[in-house]
Amino acid sequence: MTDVRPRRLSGPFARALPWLIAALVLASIGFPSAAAIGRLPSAPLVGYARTASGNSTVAVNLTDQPRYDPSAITANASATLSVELRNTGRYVHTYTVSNVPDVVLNTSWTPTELDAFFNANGSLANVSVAAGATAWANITFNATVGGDSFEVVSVVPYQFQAGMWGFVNVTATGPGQMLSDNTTDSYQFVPSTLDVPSPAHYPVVIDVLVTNTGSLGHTFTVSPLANYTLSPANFTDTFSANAPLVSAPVPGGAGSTVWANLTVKAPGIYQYICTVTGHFANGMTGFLYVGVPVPPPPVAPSTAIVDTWVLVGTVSLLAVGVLLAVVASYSGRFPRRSGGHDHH
Ligand SMILES: [Cu+2]
Repeated sequence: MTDVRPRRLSGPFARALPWLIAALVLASIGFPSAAAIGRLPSAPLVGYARTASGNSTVAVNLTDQPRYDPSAITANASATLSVELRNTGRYVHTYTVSNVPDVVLNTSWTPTELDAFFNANGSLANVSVAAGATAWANITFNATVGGDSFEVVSVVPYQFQAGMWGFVNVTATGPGQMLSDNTTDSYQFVPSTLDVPSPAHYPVVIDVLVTNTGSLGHTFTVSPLANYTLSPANFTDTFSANAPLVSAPVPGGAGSTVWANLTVKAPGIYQYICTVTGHFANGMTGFLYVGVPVPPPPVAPSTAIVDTWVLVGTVSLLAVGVLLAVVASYSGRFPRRSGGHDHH
């Protein structure tokens, strides 16, 4: 009697197949982001790379009121400020710029105490302007003072106390700490931890180049609150009350980029999220560590494309499957199950 049944796959390969499928499934776990890591086509920049804005010239009147007019002026970091000082009064005035950033001098100080402050700390400029005269104060601000403010006073006795003070505010326009991050269609920031370990100075200017590795549009939005945990339920209200440090739109399409330019005034952990509806709820968040150590994660995240355990598991399962298939092809059948029955 001839057996005419076709040779069924479920015969010799029946027991090998599950092992092979298991190997494929396990392997697929290891490669979800492989496509995202590959090189991407370049696309036009949407944001901007910060560059120094250059030197500036400002005119300030020194009056007998006594006042500076205008009292507050702006300068650029990594640039020279030239102030044309026009004494429009009948008294001598000085344009004396404090060397101590972000410290407001006390108008209840006596002239002696004010002099003592400048003797102790020095000045960025100290120009005396005679009645009716014009003079210049030239101050070069280096890159690290971006975001700082320096007070200006007249040290002629009792002029400061009577209101002759102002500020030079230095704009943080110079290139900052450069970082980069990526957005994915699986609602992830890669990496989800950014680190500015020990800035020499606060405020610290940070520029993050965000690259889209997927097709969905996103935002790179940084909380203004240090050490504060955002949630999908609270972030809208939080950002209404406190504007984000930056909210840069990341255009859809692989290879799209945007510069997120922000200034951080104090050390801390600043959470960043994607504000596109549903993205944060799906896990699209990360943390920017500024001047504080990044804690070691409970389980060290693998930076490898394939985790070791996935690789070992995949190879093992494949080996068992191949071995069974080879045995089957030589013997025409699988090894018996122990305690199994022989149907000849
Ligand atoms: Cu998003």
